[in-house]
Amino acid sequence: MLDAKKIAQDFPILQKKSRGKRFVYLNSAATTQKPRQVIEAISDFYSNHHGTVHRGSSEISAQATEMFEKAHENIGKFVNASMQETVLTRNTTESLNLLAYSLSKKYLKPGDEVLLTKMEHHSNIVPWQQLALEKGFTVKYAGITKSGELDISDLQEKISNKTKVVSFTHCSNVLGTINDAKEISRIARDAGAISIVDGAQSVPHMMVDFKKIGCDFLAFSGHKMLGPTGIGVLAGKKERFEELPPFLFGGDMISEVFFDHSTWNDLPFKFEAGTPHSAGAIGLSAAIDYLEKIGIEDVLRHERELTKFAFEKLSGLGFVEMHGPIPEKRGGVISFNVRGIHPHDVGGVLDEYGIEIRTGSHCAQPLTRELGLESGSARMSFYVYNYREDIEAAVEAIEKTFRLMGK
Ligand code: 7TS
Repeated sequence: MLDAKKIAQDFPILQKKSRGKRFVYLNSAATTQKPRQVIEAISDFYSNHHGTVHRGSSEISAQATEMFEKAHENIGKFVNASMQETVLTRNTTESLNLLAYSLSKKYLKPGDEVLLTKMEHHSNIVPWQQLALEKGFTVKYAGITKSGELDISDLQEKISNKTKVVSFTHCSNVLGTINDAKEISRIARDAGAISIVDGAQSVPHMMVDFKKIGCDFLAFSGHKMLGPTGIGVLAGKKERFEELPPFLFGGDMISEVFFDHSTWNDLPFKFEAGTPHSAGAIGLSAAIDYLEKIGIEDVLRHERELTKFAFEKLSGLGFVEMHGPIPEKRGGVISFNVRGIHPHDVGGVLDEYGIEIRTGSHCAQPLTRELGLESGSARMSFYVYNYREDIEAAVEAIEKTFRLMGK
């Protein structure tokens, strides 16, 4: 079993005070804090090994290239993807933009359909909408059930021979719902569509095996899994990457350049234009080593335990409405509303107690509207460094907020 209090000791920021109180961080679905081991790996790289990757002639730049490539390989291995199947991007958003651009350039034409779900983050909606305007394809959405789960029968009804792409979140950042990525990818494959899994909220928290899921692409962000900001991943089947046109053009992604045309580098570098974020890759690789030491299965187990605890505490209050399915069907994310209090006020009062949560639409406005939450919701989300006292502190502060402002 994971020892969250001991783990929290590795995080310098969690030793700080906020508003004069112990800093309680319950916003890991937005971004996670960083352990000493990750900060030190980045600092060591810049202090001792930094040089240009793939572009220098010194011993130091050869070291930088070797460290970058080793980190690159380690990042792919975490989701069971080979080096050629792992493209490094800036974040999930860039990974999904890459796909929307390259897939629509290669495959999508007027009359075609892209099927999403009603529980997507904006980054898996807006790129498709924008390219639909340009290419004339249609974007459709599979619905959700009353309990906040994906309506698989609606998805099956909406999928047809017009559907060329099915892109969906593995875990909702609002409802916490964990979708059956393997089953949805199978449904897409049977319909002849390309499947894309948004793993931003799943890869950091549970065992995600790109090959076992059987999807065509899997996107995730380093900063949501203890790694630095500015580094993200797009895992994809080699044959898919091979047939797709590049997204960004310039140095490193080319094989040969002539005045009148160019040819592309081998995978994965065909999709990695420009000087790479080498320190980001090295930091993310250190984060993966840290998570592997804990054991990724234990991460979800721990978060489930916290989620159950928070569910009990929050429902015990009698004035808190929680959204989404039962703890057994979700990750460590709980969105809720406190009767008679605007979510922003809940966030504001919790901040006075040194507690950070997130409030609003959580970058999922269509879902928030679908749920009838005009003012959005408050959300707490957990990770490896959270323990019961964090939740107790939040619940106590919510109770005080209600006494002060609730109805
Ligand atoms: N997909 C999902 C499911 C997400 O939750 C997020 C970020 C993204 C994509 C985009 O990730 P990025 O790293 O490219 O920004 N979600 C959140 C959130 O819930 N609160 O802040 C960001």
